[in-house]
Amino acid sequence: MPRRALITGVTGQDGSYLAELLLDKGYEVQGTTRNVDSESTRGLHRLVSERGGTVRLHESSLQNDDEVTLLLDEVAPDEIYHLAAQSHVGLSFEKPLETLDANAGVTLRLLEAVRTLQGRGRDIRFFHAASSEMFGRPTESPQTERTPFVPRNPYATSKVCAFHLVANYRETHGLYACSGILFNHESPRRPERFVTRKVTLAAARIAAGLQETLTLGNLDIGRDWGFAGDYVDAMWRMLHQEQPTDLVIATGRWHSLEEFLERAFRRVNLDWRDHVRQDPALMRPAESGRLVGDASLARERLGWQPTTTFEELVDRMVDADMQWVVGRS
Ligand code: GDR
Repeated sequence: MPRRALITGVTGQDGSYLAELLLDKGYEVQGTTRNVDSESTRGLHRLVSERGGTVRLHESSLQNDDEVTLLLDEVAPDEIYHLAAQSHVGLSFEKPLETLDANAGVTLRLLEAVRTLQGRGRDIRFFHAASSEMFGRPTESPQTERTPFVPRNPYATSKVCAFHLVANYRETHGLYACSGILFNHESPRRPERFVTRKVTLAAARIAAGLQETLTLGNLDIGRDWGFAGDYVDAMWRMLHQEQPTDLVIATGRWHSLEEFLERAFRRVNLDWRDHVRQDPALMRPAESGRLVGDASLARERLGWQPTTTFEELVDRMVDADMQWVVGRS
């Protein structure tokens, strides 16, 4: 019998890479999405069918206890990868309560359902996608599993809550449950509401003469940016440790947004300074500090390390967007 995985938020960037990885490993993959009739759902079906696979979809926002219990009963997964979230930090300032429920509330509902099923003799492993945003204004650099959390926005606070709930259920109820403290991870599949994809798509459109300027918020920031495909591999490895442990997943390299702009625009022979404008309306009420992770423990425990450099990542994203833009014009 193949192992069966349930991926919440399967139509997102990470969900699609993880579905591909698990299908390649011979898993049966099922997933949840809020809307089965969306462009991202069609995109997922295209991607997995190109590999000769299928993903069975369940439409659910996971915001109702009974629905979650019924779903887990029906799917009967061996492994759950909980990726569904309100994942946009900026939006969390405007929708704090929705963010708290979507991130902490849903995680708790899933943990409760897993605990109930475990009581009936079922064995389910649970992965939760936590975030480097939990470190907020970090007290040390680089950040490790021992660095205190100082969340700076409702999104980060909701992830801290979910992180501790996962640890509680592991310690109190003996669940095989763990959180990946994931630093930023990007790809050509990243939606445009995140800054990296906004930049690479704009660079491609400007190069093709379809757009003149790119309007951004705060330029005085940077991140530890990795490739999403590497991070889903870490998720799978985390559910195959002997003991479930929370781990930092990061590249250990910090780059400024200006470096990202420089590389992306150079790739299409442009100077970003000629095209980028700033709009204070796009700035966040509070920014996190210098987030850069130390994934030594993940390397030691999982044998995991990133395979993609910052430069390769930016080039890959710009090249994919150039292809996409040219293909549509
Ligand atoms: P982040 O990613 O908040 O790190 O969260 P995002 O790409 O949204 O922002 C990164 C930084 O860029 C600045 N910025 C802008 N951001 C956006 N989105 N749009 C802009 O126009 C813009 N201009 C400047 C932001 O102020 C910020 O400092 C991501 C998400 O995937 C989370 O879900 C995840 O947990 C963390 O990464 C790790």
